[in-house]
Amino acid sequence: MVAVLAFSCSESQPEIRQSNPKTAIQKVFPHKMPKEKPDLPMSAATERMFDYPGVGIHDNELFSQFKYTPLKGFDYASGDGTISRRDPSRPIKVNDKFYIYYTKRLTVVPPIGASRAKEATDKIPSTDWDLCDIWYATSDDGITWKEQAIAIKRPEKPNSGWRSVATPDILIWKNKYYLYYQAFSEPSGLKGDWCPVSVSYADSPDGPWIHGADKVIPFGKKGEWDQDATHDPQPIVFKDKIYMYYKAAFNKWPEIRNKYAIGHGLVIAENPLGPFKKHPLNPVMTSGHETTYFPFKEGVAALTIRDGNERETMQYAKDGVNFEIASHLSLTPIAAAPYVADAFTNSGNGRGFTWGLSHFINAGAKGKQHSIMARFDCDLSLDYDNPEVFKKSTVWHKPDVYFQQGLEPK
Ligand code: AAL
Repeated sequence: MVAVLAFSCSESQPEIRQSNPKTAIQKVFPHKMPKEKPDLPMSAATERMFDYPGVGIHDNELFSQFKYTPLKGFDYASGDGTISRRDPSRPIKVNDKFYIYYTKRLTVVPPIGASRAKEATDKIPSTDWDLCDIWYATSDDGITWKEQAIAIKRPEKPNSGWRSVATPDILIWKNKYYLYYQAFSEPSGLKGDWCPVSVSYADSPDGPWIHGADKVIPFGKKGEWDQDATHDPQPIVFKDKIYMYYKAAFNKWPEIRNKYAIGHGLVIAENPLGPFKKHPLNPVMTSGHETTYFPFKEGVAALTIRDGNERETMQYAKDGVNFEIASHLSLTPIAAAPYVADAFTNSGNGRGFTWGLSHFINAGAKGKQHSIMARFDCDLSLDYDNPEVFKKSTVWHKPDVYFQQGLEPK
């Protein structure tokens, strides 16, 4: 036992008391940052500093800043709200060309909004992703794109997706291509943003795409978190199987929107057309919005943005299921769709990525709502290091960026 001096609040006289054996050795946290967790009594914050992939962000392979570049080659009808492109798939590279698939809305008027979904017609869209088809584009450099054609057209009524097909993502499996996408059979917003996921497949990234199956991610039973929506399907190949992550918003309809919660679930299959089996620990993620999961080292990392207590973080799970926070991020790409070269190679040693596509949903002026896609660059790759650009802790924005977030006049 070592005696230490302690001051009580009521008296100014120091009293002598016995210290607890754990704190008895007077070791203090060093000036030079230790590489390993030191054998010291530590506060919770100091202790968990050593649980991140790097003790500082400069050593953390799962930390990056994001830089944005406008895309070239897409026409938006002067931003009048009649053309929208959003929710891109992750780019894939085939014969030296990048391919992306995305939601495209081409309507005579801009969307009237989810709250007016009852007024939607076969010409008037409720939301930005109502009355859409899935289009594709190709590029040599990821910046200039050439829009090619429709990949997946809305099927005839009453097939699943007759109202809108949206938010695609891709899987390459045994030399075939599989597109998973949301298939709406009512205007989004009518009862909720309710839809299941369908899949189509092709021998070439240019199609033709053959319808494979509907409702591939089973809805939960009534009363379960994912009872009526499965969104943002995103497959990777992990541990020899297809791991598909998806989103459901819950605790929401008919409750008011600001009480809503987000869950990401995991379904696993050995065949791209299913059956997909739900992981018993779903939801495996309770923050984030759109899904961005990628093989990283021996596990899976996830960009977790927008919603929930752990929003704006990068997370990591060795088993692809039990995620922990790996870093905190800012100015994150929305609906991020990174170019992950090893997303489907099942290497067991994921390398990460340096760029991808994302979207901005507020590209249009009032009454001209539409989305545009953009490119982001970052350093979330084990094979690339550019700390000067991507590992700085602060990015300084001009005062205007803050003042744009000013109070409403009233
Ligand atoms: C997106 C995605 C899904 C939703 C809607 C269109 O960002 O989360 O696709 O349904 O918004």
